[in-house]
Amino acid sequence: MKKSVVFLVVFLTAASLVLYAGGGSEKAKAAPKPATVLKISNGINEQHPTYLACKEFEKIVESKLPGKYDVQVYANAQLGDDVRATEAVRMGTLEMVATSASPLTGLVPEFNVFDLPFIISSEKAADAIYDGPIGAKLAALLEPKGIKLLAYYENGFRQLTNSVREVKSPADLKGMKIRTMQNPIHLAAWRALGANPTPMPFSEVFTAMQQKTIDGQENPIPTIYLSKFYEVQKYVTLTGHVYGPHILLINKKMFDSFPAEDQKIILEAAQASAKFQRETNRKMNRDFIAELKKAGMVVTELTPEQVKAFQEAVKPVYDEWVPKIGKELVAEFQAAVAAAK
Ligand code: TK8
Repeated sequence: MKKSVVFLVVFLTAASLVLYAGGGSEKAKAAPKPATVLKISNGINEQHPTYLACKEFEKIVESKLPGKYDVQVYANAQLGDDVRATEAVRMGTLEMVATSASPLTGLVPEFNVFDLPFIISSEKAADAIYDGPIGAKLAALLEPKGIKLLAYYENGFRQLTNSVREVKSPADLKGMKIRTMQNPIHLAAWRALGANPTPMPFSEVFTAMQQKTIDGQENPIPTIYLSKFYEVQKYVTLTGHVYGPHILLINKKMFDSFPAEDQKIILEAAQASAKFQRETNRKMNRDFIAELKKAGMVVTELTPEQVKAFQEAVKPVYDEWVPKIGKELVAEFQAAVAAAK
């Protein structure tokens, strides 16, 4: 009696294991594992090259890894502005973000190097930084913070707009209320220039200009045009004071959990989308100056002497910030820029 019970138990256990294994694979065929959702937060609208590049990333990833990933791109800070979305990616409550680097320098202060006024002088120099050892070094600094940098997109040369008067010299900025990104160097630079800077997320800028709680802001030409800032701003000065990156970030723990071959494809897709992004952004940067004029804006180009006055005025920012960022990193950065010319 006892023996037969033991036999029965063993038999049933073995049978259920066989059934379980078989049933499992049947089930896998019937209902495939749902795709991993990768939401990407964007601060600007659907016309901006950064958003378009995220869509390009979506297209590549979904065609090369069919059914495995569902990339969803959101615009207009619907998932949060740069600061909040980046924090969410760090925490793992959001998968990805395409953000300016400037608002995350609280996390990795070395990224402030991009915010030193006039440190990048050309598109070629920007490429040399993004695609060279400095870009890699900065990206690596994000990893202990739980973030993986997939690619350097770009924002480009930042230009000043305002609704008060034509600006040709720092003196013209006196008392002007200028919105800046949430970044200490930007605040310091505009203070040094004599303006009255105030930090604010990008999503609030248009309304603030419309309601005249601020007089101006600074952003690259594609953003100024695509965000229709010409409706609320009269003057653009081509100051080119900062060449900003947009960076494509993913939660590191999530990325590390993907199979190696998927990681490779995702990285390649990010790089391909970055190439597309920079090309598109640079084309828009050239083409949209004429569009801004057509829209009624006064576009002011500065002579080299006039640029020099701005550069002189922001020198104290270097004195204060170079030691904080790291003298060696800044020197390496400047050498790479000089070599790229
Ligand atoms: C959009 C921002 C924007 C930036 C700014 O999320 O905040 O002014 O230039 O591009 O990243």
